[in-house]
Amino acid sequence: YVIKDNRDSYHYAVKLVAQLLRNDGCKALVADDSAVSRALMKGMLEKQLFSVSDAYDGEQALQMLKEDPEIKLLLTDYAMPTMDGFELVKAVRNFRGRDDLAIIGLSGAGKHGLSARFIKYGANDFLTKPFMNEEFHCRVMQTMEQLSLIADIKESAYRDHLTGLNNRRYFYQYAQRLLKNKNQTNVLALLDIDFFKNINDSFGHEAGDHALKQVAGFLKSKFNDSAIARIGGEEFAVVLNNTSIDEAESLLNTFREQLTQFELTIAEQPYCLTVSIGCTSLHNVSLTSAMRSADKALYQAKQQQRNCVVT
Ligand code: GH3
Ligand code: MG
Ligand code: MG
Ligand code: MG
Repeated sequence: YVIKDNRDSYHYAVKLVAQLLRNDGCKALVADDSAVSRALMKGMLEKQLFSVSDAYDGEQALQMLKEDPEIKLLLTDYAMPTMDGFELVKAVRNFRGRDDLAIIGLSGAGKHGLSARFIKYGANDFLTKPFMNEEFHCRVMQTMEQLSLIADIKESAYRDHLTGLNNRRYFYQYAQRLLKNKNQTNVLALLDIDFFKNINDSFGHEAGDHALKQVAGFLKSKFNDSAIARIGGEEFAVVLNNTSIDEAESLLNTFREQLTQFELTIAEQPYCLTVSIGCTSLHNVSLTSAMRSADKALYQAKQQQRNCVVT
């Protein structure tokens, strides 16, 4: 129904279907003081499988956007009674980025410079009214496609490809953000698998990779996803939120003991491994010095008997 024209390419049709699947259930908001325009755009967005709400003015739209971070697309008219489209876009961009909420500005033809101003205030695109249905669909599709491309890029930038855990880049940013909150006491733990090289040497690198995935899965089952990362080859970081160092030590010891009981499958054989853990307070320090002291504690754990926690 969106492709009406047999000149449309196969390539476009494939992209369209992929985008429709991504749109399915995605929330959109239409802001326009004209009830007729609102109904028209709502209907068209619903055809693209969006779940659509509408607002008759910028102020109402702003309120709705503040209350619902799930809204991914905003279509806004320029001229509206108490808050116009520009003011709305400016206000929304204080709390929703261009890569997180797509905005398309709309206005009547003949008003020169409106499209440029919409874009300067932070809109992703612009449509002149009256528009052809086909242009409406194409612009919405393209804007949403860009949003998903950015999401895909971010996902691969912050995820470790082998294990699916967060990666080192993610972890540094996450920990920096936590450190800004002076009221929260967190604990940073570095975990390093003991004698991991033996697995590679005895069973091959592929078996080693498989073991890393299984350890990652075990970590995920025990800690909050957002607080764990693979920060090096066979080295992982975990942040325990709102925890004292003593509580963390005991939680980590429990984890360590559970891991010793966890049977991995390596070369179709059951295999058990252990980890050494160094931990330190992640409160009122720089991340560099916290990493350094956790690393030092980890080194001591390796010097001692391994399979232990050092604070
Ligand atoms: P220790 O108890 O002192 O930590 O001994 P170890 O053998 O675990 O430590 P070492 O640092 O000597 O070896 C780590 C090994 O991890 C060496 C490296 O080849 C292996 N490794 C690192 N990343 C990967 C990976 O992605 N896949 C596989 N299969 N092996 C990896
Ligand atoms: Mg208007
Ligand atoms: Mg290591
Ligand atoms: Mg190791």
